[in-house]
Amino acid sequence: MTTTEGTEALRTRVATRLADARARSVALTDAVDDDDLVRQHSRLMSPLVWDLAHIGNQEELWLVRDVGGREPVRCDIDNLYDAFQHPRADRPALPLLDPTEARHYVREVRDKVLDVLDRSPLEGRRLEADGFAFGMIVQHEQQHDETMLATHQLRSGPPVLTAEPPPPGLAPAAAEVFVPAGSFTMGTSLDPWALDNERPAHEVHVDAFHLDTTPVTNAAYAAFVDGGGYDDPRWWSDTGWAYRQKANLTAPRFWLRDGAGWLRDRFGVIEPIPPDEPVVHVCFHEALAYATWAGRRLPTEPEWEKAARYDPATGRSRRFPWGDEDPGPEHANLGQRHLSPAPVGAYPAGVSPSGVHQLIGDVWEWLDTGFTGYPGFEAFPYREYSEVFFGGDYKMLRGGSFGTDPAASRSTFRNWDHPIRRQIFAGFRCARDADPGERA
Ligand code: AVJ
Ligand code: FE
Repeated sequence: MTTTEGTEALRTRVATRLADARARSVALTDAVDDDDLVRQHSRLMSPLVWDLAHIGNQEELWLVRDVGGREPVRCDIDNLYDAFQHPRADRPALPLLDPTEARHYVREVRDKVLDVLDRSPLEGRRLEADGFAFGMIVQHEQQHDETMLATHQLRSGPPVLTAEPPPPGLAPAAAEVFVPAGSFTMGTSLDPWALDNERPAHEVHVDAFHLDTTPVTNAAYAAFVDGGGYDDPRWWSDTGWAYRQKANLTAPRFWLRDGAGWLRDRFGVIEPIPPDEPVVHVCFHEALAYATWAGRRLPTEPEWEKAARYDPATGRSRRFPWGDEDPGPEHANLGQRHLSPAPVGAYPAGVSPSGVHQLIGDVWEWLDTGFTGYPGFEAFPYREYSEVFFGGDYKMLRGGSFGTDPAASRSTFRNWDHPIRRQIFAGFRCARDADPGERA
């Protein structure tokens, strides 16, 4: 992404990204029958048909009505698809568009949007400059596609999704890297499609610390589970232990007892748990308990971003660990190319200047930081994307998962969720403070 790209090239890129997102939404919704589309697979999730029409409704609100200045396609359904009006658990009972109507609606909106795109100068107004509103809607659709993928993981019944297995990995020689004390540029003011919570760029001092070169693996996490970690309150925070008791947590979600060992349910396939893959489907409380048991801690958000972007050779912060270029299949496990995380060490081309692997892709990484705006934060274009969540009980998640599209992934991208959530594709890695002699 560059600001010197010509307007026609930008228009073509926007059209391609819109089409990619739609192909994914269609694949995720065509994979099941109508009954499955309207059903509640979990109280944590919307019916798939809600996500589909909500994607179309957001696109209508921002691109047809606001950018395009056109008449509404449907002005009678805004309330149904306003996420703030109805909690997910209540959505199946709403008078939603049925699957046929929802498919028709999103097509009708998209036809108008392609016409709006043809006529937009893609400059001038802040919403239109660099195609921002289009980029925001691409990211919105891809974020809901990841949410729909999580709904598929919660769905019972025979598997309906397929993908190539991830590439093999070779665990890096070093278990951790040392990141010396110093400031770096966090966030961005320049990335044209960066969302409001990633802005503005600002200098942050980070004390020296050690960070794991890879996410915590299933094998490492199993040692905590099998060593009685879930039965010892010493490792858990007070709120974490209370939740562990209330929800009767005994292992990551989707792990199944098999004699003395474990299997997992992955999109309807029951299989052995690959020891070298990052653990996934743990909540923040489980991640923190593991870290405490291991004599370590979770990283903070500035630590994660510094390890992912800061290039000590130039003093610059990169867009991605490997540089400024968009992610390719060699860099990271993104975009639902695979239906699981890849083993640790599978992406040597994606290593950061600090020597850290798989910061982008595979699993979202829980961080011990709450959600607030950066100094100088300005809600844009609407408070409900980020600002209304500031100061809640959320914990930050960074890096994206195998289910995150490259369009919604970069080293500045910020995600957040409640610390009890386990259906998302989240894992973690550990950090520790520098030893006294290393603090300089
Ligand atoms: C940023 C992933 C927490 O899914 O709730 C989708 C993204 N915002 N529609 C979410 C979002 C509005 C959001 N997360
Ligand atoms: Fe949404």
